[in-house]
Amino acid sequence: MERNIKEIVTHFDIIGEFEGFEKNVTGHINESYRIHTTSKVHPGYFLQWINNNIFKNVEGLMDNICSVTKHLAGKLAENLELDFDVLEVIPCNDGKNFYLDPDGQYWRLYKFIDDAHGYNVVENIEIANEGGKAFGLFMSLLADLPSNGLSETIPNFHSIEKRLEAYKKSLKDDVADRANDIREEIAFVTSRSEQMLHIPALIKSGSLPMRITHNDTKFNNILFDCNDHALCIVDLDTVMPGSILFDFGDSIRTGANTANEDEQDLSKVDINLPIYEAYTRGFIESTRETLCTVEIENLAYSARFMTFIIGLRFLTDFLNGDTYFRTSYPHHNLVRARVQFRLVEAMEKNSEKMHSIVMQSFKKEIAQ
Ligand code: GN1
Ligand code: MG
Repeated sequence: MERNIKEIVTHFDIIGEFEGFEKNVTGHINESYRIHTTSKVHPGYFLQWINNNIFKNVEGLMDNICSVTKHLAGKLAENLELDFDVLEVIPCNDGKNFYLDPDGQYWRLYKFIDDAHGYNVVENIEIANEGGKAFGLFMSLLADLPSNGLSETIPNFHSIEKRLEAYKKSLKDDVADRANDIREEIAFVTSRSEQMLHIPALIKSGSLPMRITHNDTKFNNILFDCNDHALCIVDLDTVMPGSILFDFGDSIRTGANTANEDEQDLSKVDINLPIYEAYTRGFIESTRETLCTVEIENLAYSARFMTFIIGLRFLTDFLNGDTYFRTSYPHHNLVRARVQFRLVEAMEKNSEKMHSIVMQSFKKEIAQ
C-alpha cells in the first residue's frame, strides 16, 4: 500500500518540520520508517505502521507500551548509574498515543534513538553479556509494575498447545498444497510435541510465576551504542504478562545461533556455547534477586522450547501460504522453520552443558 508518510507525521506533536524518511527493513510484522526533521538538535523520529491484522487491540497495545515505558523512565531517572534508555512515545496533536488514518490504518511515533545499532548474529561474548544484562534488567525493573493493568496483546502468544492445534489444522487443510514438501519437518514436530508440554504444565500448576515480560526478545531488539554498551530494549508490542522463560529462550534462539534466522545452508546452524554462557551470566546478574528455583531449573530448556515454538509457527505459516510473517521468496518460511529445527537438534545435543552453565552462572553470581 502507498503510504503518505509526510502527511501521517503531521498528526503527531513533533519538534521541527518533516524533511524526509527512510524505510527500515527489519521486522516481519509492522513497517518502520526513520523520520528526519529540520531540527538541528533533535535526533528525529521512528514512525511505525502497526499491523492491525495481527494486533487486534491497538488501543490496549499502546496503553501497555505507555505504562511500561513510563514505569521504566521513572526507574531509570531514579537510578542514573544504570545508564540505560527507554523508548519515548510521541503523542498525536489530539493527545492520543496513536493515529488512526482515514483508511483505518494505525500509526505510532517514537523519538529516534540516535547512533544505535543491533545485531542479527552476535559477534562476541562481550556483546552477548551486555545483551543478557539488558533483557534481565528490563524484566527486573518491571517486576513491581502490576501486570493486571496490561492487556494481552496477542492471546496465547506462546501457548504451545494452541500453536500445535493451529499447525494440525493447517496441515489438514493444506490450502497452499505444500504438505508434501515438508515430510521431514512433520516427523520432527510429531516426535517432539509431547516433551514441549512441560512448560505449560508448570504454568498450569502455578509453580511458574507470571511476570511482565517482553515476549519478543530477539537479540536484535536490543540497541547498542557505539561502544557496544546495551542502550535500550525496543519492539514492545508484545509486552504483557508472561513467563521469564519465554524471554530468556527467545534471546538464546536468536543470539546464540551461529547462523541467521533465514540461513539456507543448515550446516552453518549451531548453538554457540560461549555466546550462550556470556548471555546467561549477564541475564542472571540482572535477575538473580528475582528468579525462583523453577525458573532457574528450566532456563536452559526454555531455549529449546522457544526455538521449537517459533519453528512451528514458521512451518504453520508456510502451510497457510505465508499469511503472517513477511516473506521475500516462496519457501522463505520453510527455510526459517528448518533453521529453528536444526537449532533445536543442536540444543538437544548440548542440553546438559547448557543446564550446567545456568547452574554455574547462578552459583558464581551468588558467590560474588
Ligand atoms: C516476529 O516482527 P518481528 O521480527 O519483531 C514475531 C515474533 C517472532 C519473530 C520471528 C508479533 O517478530 O514472535 O519470534 O517474528 N512477532 C509477532 O523472527 O508475531
Ligand atoms: Mg517483534
